[in-house]
Amino acid sequence: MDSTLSRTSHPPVFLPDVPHERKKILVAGPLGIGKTTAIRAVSEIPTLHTDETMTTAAAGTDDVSGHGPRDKSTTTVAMDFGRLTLAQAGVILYLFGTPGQERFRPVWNGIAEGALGAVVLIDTERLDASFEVMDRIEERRLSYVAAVNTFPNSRVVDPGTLRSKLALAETTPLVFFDARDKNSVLDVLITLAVHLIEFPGDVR
Ligand SMILES: Nc1nc2c(ncn2[C@@H]2O[C@H](COP(=O)(O)OP(=O)(O)OP(=O)(O)O)[C@@H](O)[C@H]2O)c(=O)[nH]1
Ligand SMILES: [Mg+2]
Repeated sequence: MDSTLSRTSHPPVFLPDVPHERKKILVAGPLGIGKTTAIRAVSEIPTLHTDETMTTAAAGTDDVSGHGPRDKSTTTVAMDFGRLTLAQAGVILYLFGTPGQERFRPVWNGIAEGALGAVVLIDTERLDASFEVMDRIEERRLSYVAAVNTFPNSRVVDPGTLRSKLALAETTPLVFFDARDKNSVLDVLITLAVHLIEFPGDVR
C-alpha cells in the first residue's frame, strides 16, 4: 500500500490573537459514513488525510455495498485532521477523524487520547454499525453528538424513533446533516460545543 499523507490546498487561516480554549474533537463512525468528507468540508486550514485506495483485496472486509454512494474508492487508514475556530464561543476545535475499520482499532485508541468530545456519524440504513462506535466513545466517557449523515438512499426515520433505536441518553443531541456541506457540519460542531459547555466531562 502506498503511503498518501495528503493535504487539501485552500489557503491557511491563522490562529486568532485573542485567547481561545482549545478542544480536541473526534469525528467517529463506521466505514464510509462521511468522516473525511465532513472534516474536509468544515476545516479552516488545509486538512490532513491518510486515505488509501480501496482494492479488491479488501472487498470482503471493507464492504460499503448498499451503503452510501457507490463511488467510494478510498478509505482512511490512520486519521484525518482539520481545525475550526468558533470565534464567538472563544473555542478552537481540533478535529480528528478516526479510521472506520475495526482492524485499525489500535490507531483509533491513540487518536482518541485527550479528546474532549465527539461527533458520532450515523446512517439510518446501518444503525448497528454506529453502536460499536458509540460504545467506544462512552467507554471513554466522552460527551458526544449523534449526527445522522443523510445519504440519498437512507430511509427517513423520525427523531423519536431514532433516539430510542440508538438508546441515546435524553440529553445527547441528535442532529441531521450533510457531511458535504460546510454550514451543515458547522451546525453539528456548534451543537457539540454548546453541549460540552452544558455537560462538561459527562457521558451524554
Ligand atoms: N450523497 C452523499 N454522499 C456523501 C455524503 N457524505 C459523504 N459522502 C460521500 O461518501 C463517500 C464516503 O465518504 P468518506 O468521507 O470517505 O467516509 P469516511 O467515513 O471517511 O470513510 P472511511 O475513512 O473509509 O471510514 C465519499 O464519496 C463522499 O463524497 C452525504 O452526505 N451525501
Ligand atoms: Mg475517511
